[in-house]
Amino acid sequence: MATSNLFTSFFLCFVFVFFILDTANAQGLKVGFYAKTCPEAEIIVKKVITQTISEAPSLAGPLLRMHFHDCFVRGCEGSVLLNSSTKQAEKDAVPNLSLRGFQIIDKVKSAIEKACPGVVSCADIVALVARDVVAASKGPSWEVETGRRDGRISNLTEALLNLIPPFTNITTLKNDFLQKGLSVKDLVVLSGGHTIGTSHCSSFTNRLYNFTGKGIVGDADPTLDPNYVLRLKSRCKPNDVNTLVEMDPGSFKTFDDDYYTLVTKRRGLFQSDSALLNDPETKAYVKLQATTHGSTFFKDFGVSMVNMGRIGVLTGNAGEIRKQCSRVN
Ligand code: HEM
Ligand SMILES: *[C@@H]1O[C@H](CO)[C@@H](O)[C@H](O)[C@H]1NC(C)=O
Ligand SMILES: *[C@@H]1O[C@H](CO)[C@@H](O)[C@H](O)[C@H]1NC(C)=O
Ligand SMILES: *[C@@H]1O[C@H](CO)[C@@H](O)[C@H](O)[C@H]1NC(C)=O
Ligand SMILES: *[C@@H]1O[C@H](CO)[C@@H](O)[C@H](O)[C@H]1NC(C)=O
Ligand SMILES: CC(=O)N[C@H]1CO[C@H](CO)[C@@H](O)[C@@H]1O
Repeated sequence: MATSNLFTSFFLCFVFVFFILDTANAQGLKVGFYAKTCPEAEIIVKKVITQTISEAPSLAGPLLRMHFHDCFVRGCEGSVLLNSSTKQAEKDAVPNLSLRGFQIIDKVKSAIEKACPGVVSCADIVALVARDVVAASKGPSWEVETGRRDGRISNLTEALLNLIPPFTNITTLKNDFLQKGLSVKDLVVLSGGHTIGTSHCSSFTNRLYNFTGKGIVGDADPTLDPNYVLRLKSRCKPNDVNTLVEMDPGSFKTFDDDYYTLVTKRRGLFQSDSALLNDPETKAYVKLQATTHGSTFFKDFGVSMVNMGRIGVLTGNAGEIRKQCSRVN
């Protein structure tokens, strides 16, 4: 009797531990979702991305940004990838002007489809690619939760409503993140993604010329370092929409903690970057990372990326597993 009880407790304990270890989070995502159904999936992503970034390091920026855009419009369900014959998809929205790298997602998808057809979602590929481009840019790596399914709708109006413009103030930034279930800390940590990549002049020229709209000469955003204004003006004429500027000059291909040093020096490129100095919590984080050389930034970034990756996901039987990422089945 006693032996049997002991055995039962051991067994229950084992089941319990197993359950804990194997359990999915509240949204139905979990690390290693494809461990049995497509064990090679993450290896394939890593392989394609490592090679891509070694040949074309400037693709890391747009491929990281793609996950952010995907998640903020309808949730992380791959709608950012959909094409529309009538130009009414998210891809066609103005803030998407700079989204690039769709062909890399397609390349990863077709390699994975060869290994295990119809199993791995495009939304998960975007999340895994975001992790691997950061790692390939000498940044941190983290465990990506998978199990997302792909949506069937992409709507231009929704993209315009949900994407955050570069001139957003701190109050709106905090609210926008909160509405997606992300914290003020997630905001300041994820903004650090601006340590890699480039921006079109048009995303910040309002800060250089005619900032107050009064047409005064030398009317620049006073929160921007005047020397930096001069340097940016030499790169960007008032109506330039084509030129690209490095967001973290000198190391825009390396994922490091320089972003926070730039923001402290009033050299954050967008108003949304500078705005992080206008709230006690975000400001404290910026200062801390700048003075301690990103002591916790790498670890924090992984945590916040996982949080972002949970926004509005489709799991279980919702949505579908697209065969081709740019179109619904
Ligand atoms: C907090 C709100 C945010 C705003 C207002 C914002 C705004 C922008 C803008 C305007 C650009 C330049 C687009 C262009 O003109 O080409 C940009 C680029 C970029 N953003 Fe953000 N962003 C935000 C958050 C994020 C987040 C959460 C991430 C990812 C973790 C991210 C990653 C990037 C990257 C990597 C680039 C460079 C893209 C490239 O190289 O083409 N951003 N962002
Ligand atoms: C989708 O559109 C992109 C350009 O945005 C294009 O390169 C690609 O070939 C299109 N894919 C399909 C399947 O039509
Ligand atoms: C796109 O989204 C907007 C705003 O939510 C909505 O009014 C519109 O009906 C949607 N368009 C389509 C084609 O579903
Ligand atoms: C922030 O921007 C919003 C929306 O543009 C505006 O309503 C609000 O007054 C601004 N807040 C501050 C403190 O400037
Ligand atoms: C400055 O901006 C205002 C308001 O947008 C506009 O009316 C004016 O023409 C601009 N002046 C110059 C010199 O660009
Ligand atoms: C990549 C992409 O589809 N870019 C589009 C972004 O929006 C502009 C303006 O609506 C389009 O002209 C681009 O084709």
